Amino acid sequence: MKEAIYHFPVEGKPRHCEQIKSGHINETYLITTDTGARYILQWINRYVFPNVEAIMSNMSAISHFHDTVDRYCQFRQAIAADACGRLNEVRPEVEFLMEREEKGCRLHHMRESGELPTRVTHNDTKINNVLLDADSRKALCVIDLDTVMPGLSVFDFGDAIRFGASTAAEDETDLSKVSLDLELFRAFTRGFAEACPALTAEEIDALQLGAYTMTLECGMRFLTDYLNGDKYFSIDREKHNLDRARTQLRLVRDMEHKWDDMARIVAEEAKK
Ligand code: GN1
Ligand code: MG
Repeated sequence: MKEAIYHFPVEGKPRHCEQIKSGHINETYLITTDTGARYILQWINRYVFPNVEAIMSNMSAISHFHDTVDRYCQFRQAIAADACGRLNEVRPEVEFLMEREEKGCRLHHMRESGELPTRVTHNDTKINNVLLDADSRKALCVIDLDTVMPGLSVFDFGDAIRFGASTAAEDETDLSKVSLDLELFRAFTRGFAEACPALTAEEIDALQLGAYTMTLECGMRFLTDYLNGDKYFSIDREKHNLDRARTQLRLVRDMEHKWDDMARIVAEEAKK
């Protein structure tokens, strides 16, 4: 463990190592350094997980999922390549996203600075990923676990709002139907705050930015994919990804108009 710990960027000098006996598979150790910083090291059980490299490459393959800074990078690459000659058609959408880069990346920096804690998050909390009981209509469980990873609580809040508090379908072509339903926003905020009593004051303050960021990022991902030739998201019709991008950007704009109302609702429902 002494040797292993030096492979990680720890704060201070490791002073103490204590085995934590609660797991059955991997060996778990708590390392404390002279600054009081605490780290968990695990010795992976090679009988159960013979291919440790595969575990690690899986982790690194999914780690930048809701990394909006990285998403902007991919967006810029798609613009530069303009692989399908679609750029001219989407100039207003490109401009819209570029104007919002600073605000769109704010959460990412709050995560990096430690202002917001990293949690285990689902990252794809649209309502069709909740299994409902056919009779009672009550939620049974969350499904679609391919994107479960470390993330921000407000990603899960935000993605649920992006999808579930919109007045229109994700691929609606009549943009006049797309807006944020503030009553649904209120109901979800209340439920989320009740179900997550351990949220910090900073996380609660960031809820609406979570909704904004997830919507913006999703719109950018759809537009990136449209520019790249619809390789990532499956489509059922021509310009399907462009339609999806446009609904998300319309929702972003609506959130900007409703920003003060959203803040008031968060204060009323989550700061009691
Ligand atoms: C994808 O696979 P599905 O439909 O649950 C995407 C999400 C997007 C969502 C948009 C792995 O989710 O990130 O928010 O589409 N999943 C992946 O509807 O990229
Ligand atoms: Mg999914």
